[in-house]
Amino acid sequence: MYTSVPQSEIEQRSATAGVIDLRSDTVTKPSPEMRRAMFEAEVGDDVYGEDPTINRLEKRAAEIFGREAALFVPSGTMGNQIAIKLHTQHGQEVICEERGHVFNYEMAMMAHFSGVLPRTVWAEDGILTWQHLKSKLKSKSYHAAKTGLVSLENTHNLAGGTITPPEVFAEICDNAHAAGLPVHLDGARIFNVSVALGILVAELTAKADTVMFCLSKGLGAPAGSLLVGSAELMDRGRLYRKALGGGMRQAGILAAAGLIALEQGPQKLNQDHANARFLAEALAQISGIKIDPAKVQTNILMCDTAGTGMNSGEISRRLAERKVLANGVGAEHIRFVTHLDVSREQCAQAIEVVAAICGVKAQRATV
Ligand code: TLP
Repeated sequence: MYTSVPQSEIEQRSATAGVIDLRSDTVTKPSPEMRRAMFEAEVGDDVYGEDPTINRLEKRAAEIFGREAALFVPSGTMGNQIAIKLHTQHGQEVICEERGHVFNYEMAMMAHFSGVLPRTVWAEDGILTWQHLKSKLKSKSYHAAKTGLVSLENTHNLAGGTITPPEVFAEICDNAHAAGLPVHLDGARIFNVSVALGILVAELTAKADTVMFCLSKGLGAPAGSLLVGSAELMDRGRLYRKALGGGMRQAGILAAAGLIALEQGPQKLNQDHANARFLAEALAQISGIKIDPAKVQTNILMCDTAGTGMNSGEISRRLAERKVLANGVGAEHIRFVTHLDVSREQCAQAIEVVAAICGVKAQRATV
């Protein structure tokens, strides 16, 4: 479905960087082609709906996802929070996975902006099923808040880039809809799912009422995300985008890079997935580090580092001293994320640094 990018291009992009940055796929820098397109972009005032490049990007995103409309937003957080606002009323509950981004990393904004309470559910590998959710739904009562929305995340970031199987996703949507509940998908990395499974994003996400996806992660754009859904929802979403300060005026310069990310970015993701598996297999050999390579399906590795005798802050600091950047998650986990700007060779170097910090010599894996 998507073709791959030559390894030489990836090596070229990363060759100049002195550090190996595995903190996130958000750190990718715009390519020369993106910078050229940004320079040349036709722009207008998007609050008036007059930026031709943003309009083109929104139209293209809607087409790719098989939806009526799309809304360009500055960040994934804003896209998710507009969706929550669109689907809920104050005083309701939103069901999401316990490690979900909407709950943990969006500044309590669902409470702040939409006045809703998260009802979290823990699921193995972050993969919620209808079985998990059905006992959590609440309808009208004079005692407890009603459920207003089911919010899912695919891939699941904190669970290690895991994929919700399409049939599990469909079963949740069908049952939620039968119960009168909308479903929002935080698909920040939905193209990673698409590439890993060989299924088009339109098909994967068809049953969700709204989908947010990011241009600024593995797809490589410097900024920007899109919310897709019905024309009515996106039209109302524009109001909330403005209210949140997301009326960006001549932001066609960002949309120009976004269009390239949308058209070409997916082709590059299989390389990130292969690099993540390469990292996982080698890290699993290092004593003190626990990771099951079979569970690494996309570009995120969540390693349990409790057995190293160091907390994650100390590991991150020691890695950074040797120019490898990776974020700690809680005291006992380190997250590594592969992306456009790290090559296979750099992954091999990172493995050696991790091994050295853990006091072992890494087996030099075949690059
Ligand atoms: N994730 C970032 C951090 O916020 C953790 C990262 O480095 O992975 N949904 C998901 C699943 C995400 O992973 C993120 C960003 C967002 C939404 C928000 O996107 P932005 O950063 O554009 O607001």
